[in-house]
Formats: sequence, structure tokens, C-alpha cells
Amino acid sequence: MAIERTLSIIKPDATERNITGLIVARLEGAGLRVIAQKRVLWDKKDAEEFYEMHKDKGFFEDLVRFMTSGPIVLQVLEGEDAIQRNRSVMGKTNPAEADPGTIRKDFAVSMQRNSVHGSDSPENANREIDLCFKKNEIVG
Ligand code: FUP
Repeated sequence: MAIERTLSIIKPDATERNITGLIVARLEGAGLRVIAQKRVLWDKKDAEEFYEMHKDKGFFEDLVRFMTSGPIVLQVLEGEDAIQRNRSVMGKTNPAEADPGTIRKDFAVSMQRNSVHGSDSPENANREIDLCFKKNEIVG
């Protein structure tokens, strides 16, 4: 398996409930290494640019409002098969459909307040990492 990097976000519903450490423990327990991390507050433009692939969807405005409603934690995760590995530990988008033991099953509140984001392809991982981090913020 190739060593990959992926972009992870701990969303406002999780920072609000003070469970970022619990989520990082799940990621690390799944064999992923946090090689960059920062807590930020996105403005509307940041969220719209990050989620631009969803701009025509009915949920876009609500998603942007939610993602700017409080602090988020941006991370670059590294590990074997990191993109798929992170998606597996996250669980399905809708927590009601997520498998037992996944982050979304155990922590998410709803489809929107679903605690974490993870890149879904190598192309999106590169794009999202470049959007969120400068090269010198990724320190291994
Ligand atoms: P995921 O890759 O699992 O984060 O899911 P998507 O890229 O399909 O969706 C991005 C975010 O939009 C989700 F995390 C939550 C939100 N969303 C909704 O609020 N309603 C929907 O019907 C679909 C997605």
C-alpha cells in the first residue's frame, strides 16, 4: 500500500462539544499520523471555495453557514492508504447509516453536523491540502 496524505477537518459541532481529542485518538488508533494541524475560524469565502464542487446543491448554503459557525480543526493525515483509511474510520456521511465504531456513528449529530470531513480522492486530497496549508506548515 502506498503512503498517502489526506485532508481532515474536525467540524464545528465537534469543537463545540470539546471532543477534538477523542476524534484525534480515533484517527491515530486507525494508523493515521497527524503531520499538520491548526484550529481556525473560516469566513464565508473560505467555506465556499473549499466546497465549490457542491455549489449547485440544495444544501450548499446551509453547509457554508454551518462550517463558518464556529472553530474547526484542519489536519493533514499521513499513512498507508490514508484517504480510504480515513474514510473508513469516519463512516458514512449520514451518521444513521454509519457502521458501529466509526467516528460519525459514535459522535455525529446529523447529516450536516457530522463531526468530520475527509478527502475522497487523491486529486481532492491534493487540492484540499494546498487550499488549507502552506508547505512549511506540514512538518511530519
Ligand atoms: P462526505 O464526503 O462524506 O463529507 O460527504 P459529501 O462530500 O457528499 O458532502 C459534504 C458535506 O455536505 C457533508 F459532510 C454534509 C453535507 N451534506 C448535507 O448537509 N446534506 C446532504 O444531503 C449531503 C451532504
